[in-house]
Amino acid sequence: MKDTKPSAFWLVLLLLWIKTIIVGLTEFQISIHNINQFFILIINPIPILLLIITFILTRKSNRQSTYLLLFMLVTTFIMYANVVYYREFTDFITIPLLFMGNNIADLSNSIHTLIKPYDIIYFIDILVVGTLIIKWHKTGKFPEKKHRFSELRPYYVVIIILTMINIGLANIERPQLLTRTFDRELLVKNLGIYNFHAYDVYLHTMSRAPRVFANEGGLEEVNEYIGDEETSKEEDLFGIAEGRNVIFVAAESIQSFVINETINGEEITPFLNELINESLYFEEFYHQTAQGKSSDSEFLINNSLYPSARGAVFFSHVSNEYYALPEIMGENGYYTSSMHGNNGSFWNRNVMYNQLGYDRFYTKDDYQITEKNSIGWGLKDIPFMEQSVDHMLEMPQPFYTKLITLTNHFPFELEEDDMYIDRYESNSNTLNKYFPTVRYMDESIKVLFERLKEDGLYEDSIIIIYGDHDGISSNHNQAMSQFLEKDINEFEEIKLQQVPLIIHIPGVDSKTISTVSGQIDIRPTLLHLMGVEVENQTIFGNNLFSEEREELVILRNGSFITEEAIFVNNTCYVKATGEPTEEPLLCDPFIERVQEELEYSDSIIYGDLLRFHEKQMKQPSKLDKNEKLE
Ligand code: GP9
Ligand code: MN
Repeated sequence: MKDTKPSAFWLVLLLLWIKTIIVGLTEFQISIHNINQFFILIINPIPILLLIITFILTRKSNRQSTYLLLFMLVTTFIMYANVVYYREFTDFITIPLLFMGNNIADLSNSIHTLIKPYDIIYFIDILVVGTLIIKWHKTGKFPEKKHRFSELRPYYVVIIILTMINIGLANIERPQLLTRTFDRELLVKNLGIYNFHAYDVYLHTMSRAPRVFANEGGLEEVNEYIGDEETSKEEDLFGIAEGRNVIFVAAESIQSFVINETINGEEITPFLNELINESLYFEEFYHQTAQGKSSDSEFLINNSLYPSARGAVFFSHVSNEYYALPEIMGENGYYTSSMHGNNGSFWNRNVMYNQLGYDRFYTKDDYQITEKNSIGWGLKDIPFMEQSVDHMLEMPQPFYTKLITLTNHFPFELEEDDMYIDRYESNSNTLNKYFPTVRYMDESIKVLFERLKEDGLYEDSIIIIYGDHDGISSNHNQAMSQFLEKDINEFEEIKLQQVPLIIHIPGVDSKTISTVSGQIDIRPTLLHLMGVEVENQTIFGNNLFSEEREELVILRNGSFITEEAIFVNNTCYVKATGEPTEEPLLCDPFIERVQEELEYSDSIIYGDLLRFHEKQMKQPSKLDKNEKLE
């Protein structure tokens, strides 16, 4: 590289690098808490900027200055567009968002207040470089010669090494960052704004391709497979909760093994244990989520479709047509909302909720959050419940709302004052800390019920509490085995995927129901209780009160559970004994069907097949353009 002159290329790299870091620290409020995060911030813009610069170096020499200025302009524009967007929404731009009217429309109304006079600073360097290039042209210092790719090899080595360091450090900071496509804030923080956009383009492309080849026939085929929805309206629970407010509680990371269990003689979930005796309780209910965790549980409940095996549908297929539960409830006169004491952008909820037909999303901006009333991921569950009931009191009735709890989230942090029970003692710090946070969440649900009663909302409501996904992974099997006093093998691991489902309808007799059930069944079950009949829907779940329902729950990885067996890792276990069996009738009749069902569900998501739905074609999204979703 000896012939390289003092080059505008290095100057451009330096300027864009510094500018990106400064914008990150100031506009995007990226905070640095440790040396890892500092290095991530410093390193992440370099590889992609350098890659583009090396590419320009391979272009004809008389074109290089134009490309270089264009590169500066485009990069600065991308950054600045995000700055303006962030000032309004504390979020970053994604491709699906560009196609979704609401946010952008909101932005255009307030754009004049978002653009500041001092923003000119962001563009000054382009003028400086432009002037310098003209000067260097005159003095013969520019242009560079046209380089061959092979000449630039040392740069590629640098790019690869820096990328690997970046990904390595990011993985330490946030394991499974890419596969779980976490919050955009975290993606930008760990990958940098440019890589984030590159990744967004990749996600978008991957999700759009199969859509092009899909047609109406695909949907017909799925509907044929599903067959006619079974109904058993003679059953006395049909319409029993008609017209009542619907209150969902997404109980973070709770697994059924804590129900009716004690630590040092103290109940882990005293309130839920009591509530179960006054509710419809499904004692063998499974979560069916995959990498999209909480968001997958919301996807399952709202659409009665399976989530993606990889990534999160909330990110990857956010532009699809859906005909979701909030939209259906809206059509039935309900005001629909979701409430969460965390960022609206987490799991892309603020974008996906538009598609699902929610009227309103209450996020951290709608709550009084102080250092004292928050821990870990955000607002503590008890103040969250209290403030959420305040919001409910303001909602038009009947309402349909969902409260997303947060305190019982890994790493299960809790202040001493909030500990109603002691930590467990085992070799897993995670499991040890889990029990007090579960107990705290239990207390918060008690507070919710007390407040609903005090404020006169209780009698007129149906309250559904469900566990969103597991909280203790198989990494903690040894400690779990100590707690459960039995060995944890793959059969037991499946059983540990059971989460509570409690449906509480004041005035309705309690019942513990032992049918094998899963999150995919919540939607048809709720609609049955609400007395809502939906024509023309494509769902994979079943009404759990139907006598014709087949007892089969399919997990996203292809494992399944029937009345008598659990199938996991190509092994069929007898449920009653936990022993593997060769008995062909127990699992064999289901194996192929389970795969087929997952594939049909995937085909709906990947092909965006619900856009062919007659109903959907007739009824565009009911969200009023002026209504703001967070
Ligand atoms: C964050 C909360 C947690 O908003 O829903 O998500 P999770 O990590 O449980 O999927
Ligand atoms: Mn969760």
